[in-house]
Amino acid sequence: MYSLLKVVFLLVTMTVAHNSEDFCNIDNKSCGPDISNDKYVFYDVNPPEGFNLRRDVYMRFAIMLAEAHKVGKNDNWRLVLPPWKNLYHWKTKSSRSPAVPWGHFFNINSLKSFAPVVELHEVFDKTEGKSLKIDRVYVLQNFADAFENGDFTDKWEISRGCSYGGFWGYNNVTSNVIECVNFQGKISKLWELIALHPSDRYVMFAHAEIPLHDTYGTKTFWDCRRSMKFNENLVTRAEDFISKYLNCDTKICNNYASVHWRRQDFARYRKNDVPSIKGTAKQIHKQIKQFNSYINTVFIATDADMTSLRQLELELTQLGYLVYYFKPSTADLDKYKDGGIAIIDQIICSHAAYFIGTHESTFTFRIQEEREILGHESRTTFNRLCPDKGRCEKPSKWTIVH
Ligand code: GFB
Repeated sequence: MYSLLKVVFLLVTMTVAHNSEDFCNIDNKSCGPDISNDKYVFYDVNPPEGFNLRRDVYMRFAIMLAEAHKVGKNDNWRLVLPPWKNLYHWKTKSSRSPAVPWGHFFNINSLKSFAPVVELHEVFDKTEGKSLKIDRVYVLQNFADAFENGDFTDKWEISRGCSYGGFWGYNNVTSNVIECVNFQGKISKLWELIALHPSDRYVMFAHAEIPLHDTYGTKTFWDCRRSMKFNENLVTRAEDFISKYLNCDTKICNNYASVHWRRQDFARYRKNDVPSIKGTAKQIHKQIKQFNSYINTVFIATDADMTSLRQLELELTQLGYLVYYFKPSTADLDKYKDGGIAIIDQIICSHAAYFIGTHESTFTFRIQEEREILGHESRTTFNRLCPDKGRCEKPSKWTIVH
């Protein structure tokens, strides 16, 4: 009888909130009602924020939880990985719905080796009934004046005037308690909010992009970053491409350069930071010649429309380059989704002998980190495209700490 009930329960929860091949298997001992003392931190990010800022927000929370566990404080709290749903930049139909679990993009065991994380479907596996009631949602907001008396101090205060209706579009995830909090400063201060209601078991933070890293660029930061290994299918697809078209079978290649050419909103609204198409080709040529004049192969990762990409390709071809880009088939898009295609582009850029990025793009930042992890010399990584005219600030160098 218990087995029958369990099968019914599994079927219900799988259709409601599961989206993974890694569903709750009847043989899996971790499935079934949660009788542990585990408590769960959920978070959600401002809808327009992109994939690569969200990866950094994850790191802030993962480090917060990992650090607490390290010192034996709050060590019954787990971090729930918010499913990927309807990201503004992900236009392909198969990428918008249903929600995509983190395991699709990342190696979950590797994430778990750094921080106590669980997928949302793992929480559902342990939830009785088909709904999840979050005890309290703290909706974080910025203070109206971040620099009171000229100082930026870490602080929070309960406030008003907020709302939250997200829950990744799941109508079986709800909360009766929404609290507005003006917040600024280090993420570890969220423990003070959590401590206000010790009996809460499921606590959520909306606008989780507001709290900042306690410390940025430290060994702990890099340990966390290193644990964000990609899903093996994405790595294989990218490495097959590199092997087949770019003739390299190692993680650090010496025969091609790569460029992250961010367009779309950057080309429209950041004219002072990004070059024209002709200007882009000229700069790529100049930088490659300065680095290694034998390199004549360039890989372009971009969100540009096909017409612009073809124009850049033509310019570079006229300068004597072989130009490659990863053009996903419909099957690739269905399988890997827009986020996976972006990661494949990032992996291909990360293996290149020399990389040129786009100023202030978090997509570029994540490639730079990947290259630091692989062990490239920093001078081959922290390079940027400049505007055709005017000032061009040097990119900040966030080098790895071991
Ligand atoms: O990751 P992302 O937020 O970095 O970029 P930024 C936005 C999305 O655009 C990515 C697509 O998640 C991808 O879906 N994209 C950008 C790309 N570049 C590439 C590429 O080379 N290859 C592929 N396959 N996809 C932020 C925005 O962008 O910039 C914010 O998210 C805002 O909304 C801010 O506009 C200024 O940091 O570049």
